[in-house]
Amino acid sequence: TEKKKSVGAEKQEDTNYWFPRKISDLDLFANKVLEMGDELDSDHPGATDLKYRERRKEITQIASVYKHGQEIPRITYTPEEIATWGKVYRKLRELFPTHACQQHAYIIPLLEQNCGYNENNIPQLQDISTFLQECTGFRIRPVQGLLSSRDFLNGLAFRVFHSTQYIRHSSVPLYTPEPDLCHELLGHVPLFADPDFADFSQEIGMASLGATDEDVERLATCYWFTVEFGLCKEGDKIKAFGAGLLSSFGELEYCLSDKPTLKPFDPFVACYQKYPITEFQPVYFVAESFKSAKEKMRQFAESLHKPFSLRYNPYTQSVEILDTK
Ligand code: HBI
Ligand code: FE
Repeated sequence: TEKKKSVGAEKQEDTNYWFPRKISDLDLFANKVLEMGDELDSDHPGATDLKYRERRKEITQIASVYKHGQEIPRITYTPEEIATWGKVYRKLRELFPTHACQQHAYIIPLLEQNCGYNENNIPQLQDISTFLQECTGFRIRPVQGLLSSRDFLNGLAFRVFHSTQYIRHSSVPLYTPEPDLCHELLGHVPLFADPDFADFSQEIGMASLGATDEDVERLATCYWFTVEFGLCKEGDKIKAFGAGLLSSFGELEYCLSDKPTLKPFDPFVACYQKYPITEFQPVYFVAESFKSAKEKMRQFAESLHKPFSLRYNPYTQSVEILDTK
């Protein structure tokens, strides 16, 4: 359908795709979401709850008009929304010390001290964005819903993480078919405070700028097996660092059980791995460390065919085209 078309992926020539050159170019993605946060599929837990749908509209409105550099408006969450958050927070918080990687475990208490993370409060995106900028230069932009892989990954090149600002439906607190605040704030945010993880994420983002559709697909698959569902080594133990795992009570236990197949992380292999999106993963990839994963991603990025090379200029938050190969 028309709304599924990704404007950002428009080809200018045969192999040259438009891509954002400066951080404020990300404003152009705001109204290009694939699935609006207020349009729910018929099997969504909130599909027939009109009050919930109205609330989603109210919240996604903020993202639709947001511009780079503005403060992210604060939302007064309802007692029902806070109760849902609280249920998820309590359950996951129990598993973090044993199941999450040390970087995640280290940062959660800092988020509790600095950003109002606790079971009785839904943290505000602006507070988190300010905190992350101090840690790694990562920042948050509110987003209405799912972006295309290309647009979403392009954001990472500028150290921008697109985050939803609404919460899952209260009827099934431990399940969500789409990203929501619990997934973003408990799964993704903690790791963007880690410098090596931040570098790794930006590496995938830079590789996606101007990449072909096929290469974006491969990068999105690498993203899936790291940022979303990655495991990592910690001494002789294996821990979870993927946000899809860290925000799912069921899968966080399952991924460290003896049921799934584990493979060493190698982007040249991971990029071709098939995966289900509605069930627990049958296969996970295990990274040696974020540094090593970043190095491997860099080699992978270099193997992609682009007619130019790019450098990120952190002073101007823009991308420089270095040469035409
Ligand atoms: N869009 N808003 C949003 N949040 C995500 O986490 C997200 C996305 N689009 C694509 C995506 N994630 C990934 O599955 C990869 O395709 C990059
Ligand atoms: Fe995610």
